[in-house]
Amino acid sequence: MRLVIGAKWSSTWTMRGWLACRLSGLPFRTETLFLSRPDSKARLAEASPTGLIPVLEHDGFLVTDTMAIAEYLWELAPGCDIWPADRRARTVARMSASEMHAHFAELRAALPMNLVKRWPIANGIPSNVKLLGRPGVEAQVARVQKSWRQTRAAWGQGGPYLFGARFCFADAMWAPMASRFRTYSVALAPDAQAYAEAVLSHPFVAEWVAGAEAEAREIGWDACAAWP
Ligand SMILES: N[C@@H](CCC(=O)N[C@@H](CS)C(=O)NCC(=O)O)C(=O)O
Repeated sequence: MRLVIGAKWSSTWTMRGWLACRLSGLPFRTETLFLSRPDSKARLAEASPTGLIPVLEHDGFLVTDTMAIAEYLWELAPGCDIWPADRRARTVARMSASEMHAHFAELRAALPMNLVKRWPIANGIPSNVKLLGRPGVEAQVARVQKSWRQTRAAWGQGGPYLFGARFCFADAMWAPMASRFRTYSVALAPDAQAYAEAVLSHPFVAEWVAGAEAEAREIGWDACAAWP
C-alpha cells in the first residue's frame, strides 16, 4: 500500500491518514507531495480523484478521505487498533472522529497546524490573543474540551485516551487539534490538557512529529516556524 502525504509539519489530514495506516498494523509506504510547489495542483490532480490528500493506493484502488481510509483499513484488518473492540465504544469512536472531521472550521482557520511553531508567551500572556478572539473560536475550543470530557467520562477509564488504554483512530483524529492547542498556547482545563498531552506523547504521534521536525530542518526551520 502507498499513502500520499503532504508536509508533515503542517498537513493535518495526511497526519490522520498516516496514523490510521500505523494503527492498522499493515505494511505501507509513503510518498510526499508538497502542496506549495508550482506543479502541486497538477500532481494532486494526477494522484487523487478529489484533488485532496491523503490518498491511499492499494493494488491500484484509490481511497480518498481520512474517514474512508480508516474504514477501508479496518476492513482489511478487522480487530486492529483503528476502532475499539466493543460495538458501542466503536460507534462512539466513530461519532467522535466524525465530529472532528465535520466541524470546527473557524478554529481550524484561526489556528492552522504547525508542528514546529510555538507561539511566544510574554509576561504570562500569549501573543495569540487576536487569533483566539476570532468569532466562533472560543466556543469551539470549549466544545472540543467538552467532547473529549464526555467521551472519556463514559469510556476512558483505565487509561489516558478516549477509550482508556488503547489509542484508536478517534484519538488520532484529535491529534492535530491537540498540537494546535500546544502551538498557540491555548489554555485548557486540566483534564483536557492531560488528554492533549497523552495524545501528543503517543509513540505514533511522536514518530510523525519527529518526522515533521526532520523535514523542517531540511526545508529551513525558521521558514516553517514563521508560517502562516
Ligand atoms: N476531508 C478530507 C480533507 C483532505 C484535505 O483537505 N487535504 C488537504 C491537505 S491536508 C489537501 O489536499 N489540500 C489540497 C490543496 O491545498 O490544494 C479528508 O478527510 O481527507
